[in-house]
Amino acid sequence: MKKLQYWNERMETLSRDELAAMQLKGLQWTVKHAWANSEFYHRRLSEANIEPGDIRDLDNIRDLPFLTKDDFRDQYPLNMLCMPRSSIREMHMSSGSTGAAIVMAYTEADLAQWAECMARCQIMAGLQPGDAIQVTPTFGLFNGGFGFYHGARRAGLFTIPTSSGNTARQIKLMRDFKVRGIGSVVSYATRIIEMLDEKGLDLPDLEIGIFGAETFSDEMRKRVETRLGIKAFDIYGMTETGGVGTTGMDCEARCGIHVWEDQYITEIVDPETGAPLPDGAVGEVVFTSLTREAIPVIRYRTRDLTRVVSRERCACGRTSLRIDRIEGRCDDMLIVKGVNFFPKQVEQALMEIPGVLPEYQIILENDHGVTDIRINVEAEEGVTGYMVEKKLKERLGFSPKGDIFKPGTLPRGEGKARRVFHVDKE
Ligand code: DLL
Repeated sequence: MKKLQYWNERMETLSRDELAAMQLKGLQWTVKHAWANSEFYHRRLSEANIEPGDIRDLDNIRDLPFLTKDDFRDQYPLNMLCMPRSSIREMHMSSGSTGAAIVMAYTEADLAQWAECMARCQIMAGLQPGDAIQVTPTFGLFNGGFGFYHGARRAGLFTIPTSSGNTARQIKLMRDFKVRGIGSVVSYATRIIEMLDEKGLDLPDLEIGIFGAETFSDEMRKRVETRLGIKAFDIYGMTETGGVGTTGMDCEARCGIHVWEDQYITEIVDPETGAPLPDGAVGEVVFTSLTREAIPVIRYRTRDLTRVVSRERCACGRTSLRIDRIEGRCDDMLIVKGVNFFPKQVEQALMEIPGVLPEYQIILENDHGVTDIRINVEAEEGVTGYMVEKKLKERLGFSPKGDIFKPGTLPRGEGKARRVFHVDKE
């Protein structure tokens, strides 16, 4: 059988003009649908003096009000619903770091849309119908497990829904069932490596890793690829847009994340003012869904920071706009001794030190109003705190205290890793 390069060649290679025409139609439909069927959106749009007929071209998107995380939280549980409750088939929820829940509901068509986006991602990573994929993110309210599952079913893959945990068994299953690809939260890939190292094992058949849900430095990606002998792809998505993969993935060319532009409009705005930013400038990415029924998003402010890398056709042949891999979240930016940085930059620097392992913590100590920073990091013998301090000084311009921990001694959780800890100095 001929190797599939695309899941949906037509949609993935539309001309920019065709994409623009589809986006306008989708935007007009979404605004009309939200205005007519949800009290919340009706009120919001009316307050901004918008009626569906006002959307005449794509630039009119800038007249629409933003949607925020707080809106989602305030409308808990289903007050943003634009379809009858009887048409809902599934929901997912994220609690986020503050614990206030964000709910996404899906009609049958929304599930099909999610499956389509995820099937595109899995084929873009090089998986082929019939290949086995092991789905290691949790199956439950977190969207990760089910997202890979719906997409893999659609793409004709052999799905092994292990969910998270029991890493020794995960490795056995990968071997026994000749798994070609795994889907995983980034930090779980490092957990697999630890288990392999501990037992001195190899993973001969694994070729493809699709990782996301957390930022992922280039150095970390290199390490994971080398140790697992795979190609690693960066998959992006969130509960609010409909889950993992809805907002795209990077391809083999590694020139940014392809956003599925027939499904979402992408804007980059200034995180402070909300003003639109030009291509290339880093800002907050904002998404508008074009086909989603149950809870469409109109100008959803993600808090994620990135930039538009290109709108040209990619080496892979896809025509959709590419955004950079996520730098961090607006809320994650740390300021220590006047230097602004993201946890991902600390990770990048740490991974450049030979012998340093992927498990680390950034501890911000508040000493009567002054913030001090300490890095706890696992490392092999021979790595010293001074090496960590020197590297961070070189890369970020300040020297935190570096504390070295033996492999396996820092606490690990399931799901997304927690990297930053705020403590008060006694
Ligand atoms: O984390 C969806 C997902 C599951 C993506 C599995 C990839 C793999 P939420 O729990 O709603 O959904 O969290 C969404 O996680 O706004 C980003 O801040 C972050 N995030 C997701 N993917 C990436 C990525 C899932 N590839 C939030 N790189 C998003 C960096 C990511 N951050």
